[in-house]
Amino acid sequence: MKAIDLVRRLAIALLTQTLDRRIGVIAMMFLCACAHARNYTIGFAQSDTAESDWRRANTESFREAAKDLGITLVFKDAGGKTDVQRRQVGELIEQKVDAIVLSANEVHGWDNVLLEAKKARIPVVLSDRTLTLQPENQNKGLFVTWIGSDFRYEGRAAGAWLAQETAGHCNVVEIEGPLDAAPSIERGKGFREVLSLFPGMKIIASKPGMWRADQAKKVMQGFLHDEGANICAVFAHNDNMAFGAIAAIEADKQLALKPGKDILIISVDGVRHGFELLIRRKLNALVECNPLLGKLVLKVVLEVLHGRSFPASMYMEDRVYTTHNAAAALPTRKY
Ligand code: GZL
Repeated sequence: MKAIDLVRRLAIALLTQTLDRRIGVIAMMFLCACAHARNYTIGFAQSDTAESDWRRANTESFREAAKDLGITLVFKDAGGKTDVQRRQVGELIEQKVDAIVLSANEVHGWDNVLLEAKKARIPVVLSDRTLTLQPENQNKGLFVTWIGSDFRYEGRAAGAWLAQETAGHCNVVEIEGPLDAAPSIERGKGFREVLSLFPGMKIIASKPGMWRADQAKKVMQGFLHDEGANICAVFAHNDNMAFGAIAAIEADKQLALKPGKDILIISVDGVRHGFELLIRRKLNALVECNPLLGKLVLKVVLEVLHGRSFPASMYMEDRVYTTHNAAAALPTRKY
């Protein structure tokens, strides 16, 4: 079977798999219409609003939804420091909030504070970021459910698009999120799963850009210095790091390479500026990762407080955008 047919089959498989999960979320949204917020107080432990456009939109969606639902939101922002975030969850427990929403800065180190929340009979709902518990704690119901995007799918979709675009031949540099953050771990795995199907596709360099444009620009400058015109594409784990990579390519007057033309750029999130760069053909493909979780998550929390249970995971809908469909989509973008 030709590589291109394989990509097509893979893309269909990915879409079908995601479609099934999407139906679950949509059905659940309708189910959540009934619960009312008798002025509940809900704690929201956010990882780091300042880290990205995605995170800013995510925080804003919670603030807006809390207002609409009549919920008192006790907002804590850890500034990207996991030990601070753990302490902030402890403060929410001491404050005896009715429920806690957690978007974990990194996957490990949550067992003890979630055991404390359980002991205090405060339900925890995970938003966006997944986490990994010690085996002995995995069946103790330390969180009610997780709602977010399928990061592994996002990595696969990025890999499938690139394989199709380059007919399975490309030297890729990867700018990752923090190595202990769930989206970074899973996007990297999904991307590698697809590239392993194509002998002509290789990740020639990989380095964290910490979700931020300024750090990603430095990483890309290093890649350009070491690999130069040998680079066929950049896979950035989020849009802000793709923006940094584009800035580095454009600033390198010696190499004089054009982002989106000489070097393909694929990214994840789908923030507004990403769409603008798609239209200007400085970016080639965007895998959406919907940050507007606030209303959905808080409605689920209200249902939980009314005694309802939910599946362990519920997935948001994510789509792939390219230079072909960006202009039509831009007017509908909400973040
Ligand atoms: C993804 C989210 C990631 C975004 C980044 O759900 O956790 O964190 O992709 C953000 O932009 O910083």
